[in-house]
Amino acid sequence: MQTASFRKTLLSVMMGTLAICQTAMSTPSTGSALAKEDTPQTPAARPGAPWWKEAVVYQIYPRSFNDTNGDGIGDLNGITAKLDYLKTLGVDTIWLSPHFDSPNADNGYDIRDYRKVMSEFGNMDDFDRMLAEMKRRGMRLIIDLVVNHSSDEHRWFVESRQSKDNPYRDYYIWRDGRDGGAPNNYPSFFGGSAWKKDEATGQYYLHYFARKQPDLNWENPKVRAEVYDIMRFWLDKGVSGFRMDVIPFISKPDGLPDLPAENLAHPEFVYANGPRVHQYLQEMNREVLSRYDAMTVGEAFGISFEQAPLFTDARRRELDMIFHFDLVRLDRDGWRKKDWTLPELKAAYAQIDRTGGSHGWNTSFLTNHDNPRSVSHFGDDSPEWRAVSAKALATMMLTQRATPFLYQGDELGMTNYPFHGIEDYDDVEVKGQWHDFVESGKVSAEEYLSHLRQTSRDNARTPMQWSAAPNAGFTTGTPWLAVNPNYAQINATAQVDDAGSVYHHHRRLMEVRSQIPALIHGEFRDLDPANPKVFAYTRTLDDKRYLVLINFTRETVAYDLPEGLKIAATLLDNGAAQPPLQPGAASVSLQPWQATIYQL
Ligand code: TEU
Ligand code: CA
Repeated sequence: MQTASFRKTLLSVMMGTLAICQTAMSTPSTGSALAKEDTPQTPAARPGAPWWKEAVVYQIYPRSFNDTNGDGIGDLNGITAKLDYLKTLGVDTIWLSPHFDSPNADNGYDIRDYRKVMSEFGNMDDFDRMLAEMKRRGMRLIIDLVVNHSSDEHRWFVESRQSKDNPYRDYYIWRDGRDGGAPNNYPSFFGGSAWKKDEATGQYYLHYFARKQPDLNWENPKVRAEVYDIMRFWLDKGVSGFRMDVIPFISKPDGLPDLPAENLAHPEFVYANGPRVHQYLQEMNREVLSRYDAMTVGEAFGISFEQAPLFTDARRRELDMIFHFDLVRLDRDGWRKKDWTLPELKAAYAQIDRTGGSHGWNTSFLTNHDNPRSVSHFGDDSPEWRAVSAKALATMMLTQRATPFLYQGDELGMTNYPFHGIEDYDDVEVKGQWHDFVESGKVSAEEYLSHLRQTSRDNARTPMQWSAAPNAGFTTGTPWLAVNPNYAQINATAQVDDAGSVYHHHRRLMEVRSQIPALIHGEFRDLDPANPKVFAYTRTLDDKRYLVLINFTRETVAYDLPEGLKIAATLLDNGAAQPPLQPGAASVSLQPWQATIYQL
């Protein structure tokens, strides 16, 4: 997928990093972050660890969370009303998907005013109240920073498109066309060309996503200063950090040359490798982040495992963590679903863990608002195995050496939606793909839809299932996107009342995680990477060692512990009815989808 020349560039970037790292190591440190990270690498209980390493983050997609005024759209007051639910679950940090003023071409990922609350979600008073109520419960809030692009309705763009000499012209990326067409062959993720001709001046503007999402020109120092101001505005209000949308894309390739043919299907590998991304992130860190106790997590679409430390090595002072996509996208190529194997999944975990190294930190997540439901994806969402497999996945997700990011509804084992036709989808991405692949005759509607059912982002965007009341208790009106018909069986009210539910398993896992430093900071070791049925790994900190065993099948699997390991006690299991174990046991009869944390 990556061209030879691209690989060469990558290599030289990596060599550059090495040089930087060495310099950092041999220079006496001045900043406290550097000093802390440079202490010896042996894992230890870390009283001084930054809060975000020990946090469990819960992602809220506000549109689909909880509607309090009956307009069918979730709102900020709806979040405030559910804070006790989240507190009891055990999450301490919330990531809120965009809550800013937006015409909603991409559900808020197209921002019209970065300092205003989306009117559908409420107003600034609602925001302030929500944040105060979070703080009162000892919870933190991180918000979405979407600054690769804005909405075309943002006042900067409204100005920018007026004329070539408008003071805001250089806030965006404008080019003349080539041979009567777009300036180059860049594709948009949401279909068609990444360029749109604008009649006012006859020039084209760049949009990696929808036409209503023009890319900002980070080369312009004024744009960067505006972004830093926006960040300060929200940090000064009391938010605790940012999830940064497609942040590696902010620096555009010099000269914007055509993509080589082999990159056209996956332009992210080029878009994510602009020459100045690290310069900008270091500047952002210097100007803003270093002055606050803020956490950052970059959505690193297009970034390989090898490149990850360029963003997250603390000595480089860029971001704290990134989201890698190699794991959640393991089994797909764009909208196409592919098969996956457990050894591939385990390899992704092992690689993610290695990229953190001793100077970085990772994220653990199995889905978000851009991916299918985790139980339908990596588990088994048939009625018989749904709950136990969702719990098994939770065990895996919450016992990694990484900050877990749990997506709303996953704590209930919510499933993919039973889509029928194209009319069931809302997503702007689907509309673009339908046009490019189906309407163009490249792919049959049937084939596209059969894959889309499993890969669509809308699977994760159906409303939260609060109760067995109409519309799952999400709204008293008409929900903006259909509620999954299984809400009578799968909902929060029923699960809060049931000690054996997926919800309570998440709660117990978070409790255990918060009490056992080894489960957060301990070294991760995959004991049996090639085993196609069982994920077996240890987490070790000083003299404390824990073993996690997860059976990824519907069968009972007799499992002999490798390396002469012996089980001392069972710490937490997922309720798959396994026979009691004798202390000192060296083999386990793993029940279907059994997931257990043992003490060794
Ligand atoms: O996502 C970008 C991204 O990495 C992809 O998931 C993308 O949405 C698409 O699925 C590629 O095929 C971020 C946001 O998370 C997403 O919701 C936005 O639509 C997008 O950026 C644009 O802001
Ligand atoms: Ca509402």
